[in-house]
Amino acid sequence: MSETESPPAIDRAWWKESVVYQIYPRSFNDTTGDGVGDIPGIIEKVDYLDELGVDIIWLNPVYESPNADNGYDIADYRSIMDEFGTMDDWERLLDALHDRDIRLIMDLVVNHTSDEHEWFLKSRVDEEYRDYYIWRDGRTDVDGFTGFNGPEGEAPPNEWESFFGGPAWAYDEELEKWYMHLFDRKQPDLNWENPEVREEVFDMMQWWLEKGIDGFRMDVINLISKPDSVVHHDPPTNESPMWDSIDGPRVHEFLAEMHEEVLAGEDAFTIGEMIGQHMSMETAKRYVGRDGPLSTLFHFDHVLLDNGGEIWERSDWGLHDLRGVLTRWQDGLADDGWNSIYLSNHDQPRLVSRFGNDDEYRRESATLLATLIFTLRGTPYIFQGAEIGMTNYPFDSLEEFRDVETINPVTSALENGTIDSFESVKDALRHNSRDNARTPMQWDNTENGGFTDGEPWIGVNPNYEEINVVAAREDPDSVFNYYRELIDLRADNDVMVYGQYRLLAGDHDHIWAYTRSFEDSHLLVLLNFADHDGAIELPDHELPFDADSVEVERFVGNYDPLDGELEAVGHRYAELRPWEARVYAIEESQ
Ligand code: ISL
Repeated sequence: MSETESPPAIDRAWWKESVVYQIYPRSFNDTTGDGVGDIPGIIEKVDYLDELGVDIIWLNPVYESPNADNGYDIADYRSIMDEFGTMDDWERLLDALHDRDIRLIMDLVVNHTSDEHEWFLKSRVDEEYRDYYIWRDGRTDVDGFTGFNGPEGEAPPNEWESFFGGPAWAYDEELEKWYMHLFDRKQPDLNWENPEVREEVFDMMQWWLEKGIDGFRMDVINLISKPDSVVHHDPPTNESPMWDSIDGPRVHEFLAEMHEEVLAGEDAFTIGEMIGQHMSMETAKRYVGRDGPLSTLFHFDHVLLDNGGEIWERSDWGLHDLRGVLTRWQDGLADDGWNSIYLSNHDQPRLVSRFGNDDEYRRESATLLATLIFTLRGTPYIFQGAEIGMTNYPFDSLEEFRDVETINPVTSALENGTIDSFESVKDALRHNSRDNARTPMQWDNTENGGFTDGEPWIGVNPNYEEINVVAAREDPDSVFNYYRELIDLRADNDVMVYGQYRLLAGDHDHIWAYTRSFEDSHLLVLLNFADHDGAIELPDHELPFDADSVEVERFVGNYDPLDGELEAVGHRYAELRPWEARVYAIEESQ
């Protein structure tokens, strides 16, 4: 930092200094032998989480649910799914985590419920509850509309297609009306226009906070306010596409109310999952800026880069795109707001298979991606299994998939001839399907990777014999031990948490270079996103320090140091090996 530039104000927060580990309970650890992970299984592994060094656990939904969408279809917000255990188990888990200074955040899924939730059952038969959901008349003025499971000659209220394929409306025979579901038909959307719905949600959040949780990850929270074409019309008009539900007209008002009613005065960590692409920084700051209702958000800009539209389509991306979208967020929230840094979760393929090379350079690219996650500015997230470099699954038939988002659209496309065989889409599904993330955690090299004694609910990746926790622990060069090192470093170095990001040589075609600066400390991060060697010249005018008068040390890296590598900074020139990640610590001389 030059003397004329004053450092930006730092708003410290525990959740900025924390590392999050995401647990998908169904696939973490099974103690009952039914092939499904459970809460006692997580309790068994709390020491493992402690050894890794993470600070916060985000638990995917564990509430009572018929599991049309693996728990994202909630039938009772205040009880635990039988398959996962009991409320007692959950309380024991909370205590076990808190005993180790690990916090727990829960998934808040309130854009929709299950169609088996009491509110929805009542809403079908009881006027008082009708308005809890979005019921509308079908359209009779449209020709040629049949086959939507509605009455002959009646079309769904508007033309929206659900995120999981097919119309976003389902017909109820008794009521002779249609209800909206932006996701599966078993996930009816709540009507946030109704103040009673908001009260119910806020009460429930309060109830969980009183149980001692430390925050919420809010599922598709920017979808809760629907556009006027639906809110004020029956049947709705076709003026606005479903995408207009994103950041809808009243979303900021609803979240401000949630903040006032529930979150204000609580020291809770809140992450809004923000579906869509290209959110403006102005909107982002309304959510997560200093005066916003939430701590941070998940945007989708980088995980949609390879999205081809349909689940069996892909589009190409390059380092340019990835670096571009993530740099936009680094710069956009530099002074106000806070990023979440994730490259995978339960909805995304495995990071090493997607952004790295899961074959020849699995260890190198998995550790490079870890370096990226831990050296960008924001709270880092590890999705279970990433810390041992787990890969995508070699799916061979449609029967091996479990996810509605894969099965529904592929089945209809096969039926209506849009695709002619599973074989023709196999490679794309192997790459895109959410089920890649959901195969069981690989603990050891015994049957089923030590996940279960029974028949696992979804296949265990056959590579569990080499890629597993026991093997990773023993190998000092493993992905696991590298994650541990990064977590330790982040706990001790403010520059990793708060340092300002600055992109260097932004047009390099395979090396991503940047600095992070906090007071007089800097990190210089060099990441070679390629299967081959590469070199980079560090442009003098872009460096936030004078490269001739600094002290340079090696901070962390995924290869053994090269002779003379510390001179790289003085020479403004560095050479990197395939998927090499190298970080220097740089101090300005007094
Ligand atoms: O956009 C996706 C993947 O890139 C979708 O898979 C996903 O539905 C979207 O990210 C929203 O996700 C959340 O809400 C869904 C649930 O199925 C996901 O698991 C959840 O994370 C509906 O509740």
